[in-house]
Amino acid sequence: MLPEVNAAPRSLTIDGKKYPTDSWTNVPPTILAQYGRRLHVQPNHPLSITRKLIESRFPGFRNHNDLPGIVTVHQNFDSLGFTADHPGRSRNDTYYINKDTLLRTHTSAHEVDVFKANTSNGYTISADVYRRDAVDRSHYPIFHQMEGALTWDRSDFKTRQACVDQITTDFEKLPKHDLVVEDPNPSFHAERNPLQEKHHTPEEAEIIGAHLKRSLEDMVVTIFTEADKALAAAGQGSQAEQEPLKVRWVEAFFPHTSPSWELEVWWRGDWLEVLGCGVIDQPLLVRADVPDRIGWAFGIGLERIAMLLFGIPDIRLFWSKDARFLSQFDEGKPIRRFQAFSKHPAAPRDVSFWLPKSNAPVVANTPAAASSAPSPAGGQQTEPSLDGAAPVFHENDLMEIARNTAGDDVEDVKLIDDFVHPKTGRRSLCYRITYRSLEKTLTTEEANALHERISQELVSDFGVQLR
Ligand code: FA5
Ligand code: MG
Repeated sequence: MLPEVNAAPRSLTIDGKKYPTDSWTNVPPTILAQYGRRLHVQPNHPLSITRKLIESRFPGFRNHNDLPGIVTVHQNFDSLGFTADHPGRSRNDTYYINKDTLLRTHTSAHEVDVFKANTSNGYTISADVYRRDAVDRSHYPIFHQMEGALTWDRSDFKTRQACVDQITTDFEKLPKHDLVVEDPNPSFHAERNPLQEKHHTPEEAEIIGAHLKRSLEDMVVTIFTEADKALAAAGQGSQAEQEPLKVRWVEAFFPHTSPSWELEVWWRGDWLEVLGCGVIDQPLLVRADVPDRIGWAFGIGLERIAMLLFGIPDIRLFWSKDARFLSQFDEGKPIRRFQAFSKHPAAPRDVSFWLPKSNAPVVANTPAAASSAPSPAGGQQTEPSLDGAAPVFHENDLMEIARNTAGDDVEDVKLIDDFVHPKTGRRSLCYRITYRSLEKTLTTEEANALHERISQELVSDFGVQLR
């Protein structure tokens, strides 16, 4: 829900610190209530176990796990080279505390600071990140990422070739695996994934890319095969027997890397994107006062990996305080498959409505609409409306109304019909909202009441007409 400018408090106090609010403020109390839970360092939490497993595949890296989640717009976007009109900056996609301060949307927000401190060649940063995003079983407005980066300092070598030779030696020392990883795209693409030719020779970028891909493949292959062995030993069936591990590289775009890739893993009949990565944008390293360093960086979704490893079917479960969930994980023991403690029935309800005539086109959300990628999703920039007119409806507004009203009792929100009346030109949308509690059965009355409140908020906040 967009803030009501007049009614909004003039400041917010978060973690004992006071922040002025303004017309950019859009962070709701439900998000602030979850701020600071730090699941990625909670002992025996599956996200913490997953973090440690990944960290263990990057020996010698310095692990940063305590960087605070409120950052400046500069840190989150400008320092990484996001253009002024980049869609990731939109209030539809990002939670702003005020026009200069926001809840980080990715761990990349800390890259420049950590490079500047220059205390290690390799590092990871694990943290909670925040995005206004779709509602479904693999998306949640707060999730956890791990950033990883490794650089080599060209000034440590007599020649640039000597640095390339060192990276090549390091590459050859990386653990090998025998999984066939599809990687159909050429290393460079003139428009989408150019060589940074002012800064890198093709040989430098090629070997950095090769080192990056091998390192990440090793991480994925090792943690999944070890988990599989543990599951087989525990008589919990081998995942590999049902669905052998399949991994592939796809082309990607990030302002802070080029060339860039995403790694996808086959999960339940579909490709699931687990990380983005690439050769670090050299101007970023210049801004961080380490112009001689060259290297790679990645950002991985910890929930995505944890869901695969433990067979956790719904991202909301990570937030559960229910002992039936938490007691199933033990960092001192081999991985066990998550046992659903109960599956409560789903209560789907549809809401259909006419948009006001003035509403600009609604931007449909694609899965995992990346805040870093210039995808059409979220490409609609809504400036705060100060003139009292009803704010323009964006799909993420419905996502947020649903979360604010139904909390974790909403499992999924999906557009199922989108239609323009041939005569009047008015547009009608129909969303299916699926209610399901993880902890109890929702009664018909409870589901109806939640649905009614959500429908009424659409009317009062966006002036839609229910059908
Ligand atoms: C980024 O955030 C880039 N900063 C990653 C990066 C870092 C690229 C360093 C290059 C170098 P992206 O928006 O794709 O990219 O998110 C990275 C990962 O976070 C995704 O692959 C996915 O695993 C996870 N992720 C993204 N959105 C969600 C969400 N709503 N819920 C759960 N996981 C998510
Ligand atoms: Mg992505």
